[in-house]
Amino acid sequence: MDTHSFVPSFRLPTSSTFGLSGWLPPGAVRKGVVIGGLVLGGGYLLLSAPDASADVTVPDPAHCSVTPCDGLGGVVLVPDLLTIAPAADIHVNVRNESNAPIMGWRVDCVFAAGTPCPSAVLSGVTDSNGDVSFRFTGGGCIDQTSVVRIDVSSTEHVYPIRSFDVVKSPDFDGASGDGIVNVADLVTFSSEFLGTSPAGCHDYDNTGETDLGDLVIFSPAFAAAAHCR
Ligand SMILES: [Ca+2]
Ligand SMILES: [Ca+2]
Repeated sequence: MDTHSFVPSFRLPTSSTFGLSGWLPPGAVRKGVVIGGLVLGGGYLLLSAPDASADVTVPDPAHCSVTPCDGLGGVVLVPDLLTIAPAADIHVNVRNESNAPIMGWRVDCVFAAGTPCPSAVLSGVTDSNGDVSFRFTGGGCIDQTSVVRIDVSSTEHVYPIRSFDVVKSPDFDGASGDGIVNVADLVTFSSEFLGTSPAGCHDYDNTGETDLGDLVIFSPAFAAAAHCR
């Protein structure tokens, strides 16, 4: 870790009191000042503090990940299965600009629109690796700017780390998601899959085609008649 040394140009009077924050870099006191040396021969005080630019503990979106949404290019809601569908099994990893995990911070998945199931888990707290998991159970199809936002919160600030513009689901019958994957949804999916209608709400991975990559998400949900619980 880079450190800076500060040698104040005053002698330290016996039992003096003074404010450190007046001459340390902004934020250094919050991050914890490391006293690397104490009173030197002439009564000078030597302090070492973490580098102010490299050690600020705020989430850095470039070092954070939201799996599998980052790879899919959006959010996929899947109604409840006996085991959670991989597309709805969300893992968020929160890191700072030094690529160090941020532990013990709250993460909220904020839906501006959409119909998550009651079983959906949309909030959690990062563990020692900066990881936290969610269950995106639900249905519907929405294309709206920043329809889902991932917020990371300290006690003082909220830091948005991701924003997604599309929500898709096997539970979509052409009009809405009604909380269950059934024949009405199969008809709509098949229409896109066979090319009789353009790829859209059932192109879950946003490749521009409703194809095998989407079939592997739709099939288990349909076979199990996935539904909100
Ligand atoms: Ca449905
Ligand atoms: Ca696709």
